[in-house]
Amino acid sequence: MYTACIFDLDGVICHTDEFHFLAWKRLCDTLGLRFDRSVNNLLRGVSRRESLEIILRHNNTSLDEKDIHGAMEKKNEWYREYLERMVPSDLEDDVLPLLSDLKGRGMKLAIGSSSRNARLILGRLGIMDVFDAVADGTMISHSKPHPQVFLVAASLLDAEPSRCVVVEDAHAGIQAAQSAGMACIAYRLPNDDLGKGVLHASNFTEIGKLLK
Ligand code: B16
Ligand code: MG
Repeated sequence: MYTACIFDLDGVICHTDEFHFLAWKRLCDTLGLRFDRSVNNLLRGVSRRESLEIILRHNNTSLDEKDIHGAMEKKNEWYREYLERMVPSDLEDDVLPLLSDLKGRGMKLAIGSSSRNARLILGRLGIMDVFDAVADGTMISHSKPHPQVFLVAASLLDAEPSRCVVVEDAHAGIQAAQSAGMACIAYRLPNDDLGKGVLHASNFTEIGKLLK
């Protein structure tokens, strides 16, 4: 049925979503801005710049262009400090077995991530070679909910969008998959209002069962 599976990175393959939270929190504390987990959830899947814009809107404030760049650089510097601590054993136990099972069944595998740090993360986790293609934030002009990153991934895999399934932890990513005409598995998201046909999984073993 499906020939390819496209995985989101932050919040699905690994828990870098927590590092994004910590780095944004540190930036907001420095700038005297309000920031909490509910705002952080709005940043899942969207680009660094759009994330900062969401935070500023939430605080009813703005920054000039130079300070926007400075803030994004600072946040990324702190985020990358957290990434330096990542090691292959940070992967949850059922991740690699599922990926190798899907490959054994002839499925092509890709990453579809808005992150410009995706390759660094895959390298830290030692799983770059597991994927047949990586589409990331350096290759797109529109981040999720725009479908571009998933369409780039499908094109790199030479797969028809209608035969791709996306695994996503973000509402923006689910919308992106739907706009790309792909099936979607919502990962660790509440079972509500995600639209018709969205499947749900809370671990990689469940993803494997859905794809049988
Ligand atoms: P960076 P994903 C996304 O990755 C994150 O979910 C989102 O929180 C982040 O702002 C975005 O990458 C950009 O990340 O600052 O590393 O370029 O979930 O699409 O894998
Ligand atoms: Mg994500």
